[in-house]
Amino acid sequence: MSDPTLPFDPTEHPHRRYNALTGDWVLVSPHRTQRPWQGQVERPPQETRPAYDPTCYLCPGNARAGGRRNPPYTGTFVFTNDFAALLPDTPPAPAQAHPLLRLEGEPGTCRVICFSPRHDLTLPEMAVPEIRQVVDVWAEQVAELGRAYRWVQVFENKGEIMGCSNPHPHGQIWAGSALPLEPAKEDRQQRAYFEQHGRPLLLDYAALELAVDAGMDDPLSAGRPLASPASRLVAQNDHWLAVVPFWAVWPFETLLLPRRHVLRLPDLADAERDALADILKRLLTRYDNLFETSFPYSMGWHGAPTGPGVEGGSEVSSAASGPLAHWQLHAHFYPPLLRSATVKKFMVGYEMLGEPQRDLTPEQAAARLRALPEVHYRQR
Ligand code: H2U
Ligand code: ZN
Repeated sequence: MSDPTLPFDPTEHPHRRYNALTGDWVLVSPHRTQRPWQGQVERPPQETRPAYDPTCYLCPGNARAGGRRNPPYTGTFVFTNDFAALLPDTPPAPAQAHPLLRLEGEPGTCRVICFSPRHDLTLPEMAVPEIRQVVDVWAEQVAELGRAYRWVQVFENKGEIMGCSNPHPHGQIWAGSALPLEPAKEDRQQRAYFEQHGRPLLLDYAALELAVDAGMDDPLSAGRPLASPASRLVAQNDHWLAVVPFWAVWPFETLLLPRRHVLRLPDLADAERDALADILKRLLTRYDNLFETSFPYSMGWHGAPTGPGVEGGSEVSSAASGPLAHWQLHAHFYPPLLRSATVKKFMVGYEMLGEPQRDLTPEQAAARLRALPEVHYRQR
């Protein structure tokens, strides 16, 4: 039975948090961080790689599956995925046969983006101007594919633990005709918030996180001092903030937010792109330093939907007004590791059947990431 006389302490008491961006909930069990672990230990990934691997299908000049060969590229390199999950010539499906058996044809395309010709360099080990090239390619791809497709998903799977098939640093771009599940939730939530408050949800959220970091009374503390600092900020610069969101599910999940109202990657100004390369390097270096391992994650960009007929969707628009003004560009980082380079968080059992659950609070995770240096452990 709940005890109404006991003061609620979010660093001690199990509670649920609302994800304002998706409408989902997460169960937080902060008292559980001391639990012993005798389960699966992941094999640490191989740490040293050659700058060029003759057997790698992503290295410059090498052969890929299906007989194609990469050019001797020297910067970033994009090609159409030889095993694409989406295909442009997909026909529409026949009319609905039964309300319980719905399907729709999904025309689309998939591309692979090699971040660098170097087989051995991950994003945090690349120089800021090289990361800036990746930012520009992301933006170009969204602009180009956004002319034809409603949703362009830029993402990176990093590390074997995330199912990444090749250690050569690369990301992917999938473009499709429908608004997928996660962006559809974000579209609904951001639209409803904008209609009610007249401001984009994620701009208000960024301002709130900055205010909490600057010492505003944390809304969680209810006037009492908290055992651990409440700030969820991990890194910031003139144009970007990286926070562990209040509603984070993965132990060290982060959300990367522009300070300005920006709909999509192609809308970023020159200085904002430089600043993005800077904060990416700093955030990902902190990640690598956390367990002194090349930190695995899935990351990806969400921005306003695109496509023909969408306002600002087929043109690069800097005016964040119009029917998609509720959108704010952002990147999610979802790393699976929990307590070391080899122990990951499993999303099983209650997470699959009830709702996601975490032990470490987002505030504790942010404090851990904040305490780390921004010099990469391999370059120390
Ligand atoms: P991962 O991010 O999961 O490692 O995916 C790499 C992609 O590279 C994967 O989608 C593609 C796979 O289909 N690929 C090619 O397009 N050509 C190849 O020769 C091998 C892998
Ligand atoms: Zn390679």
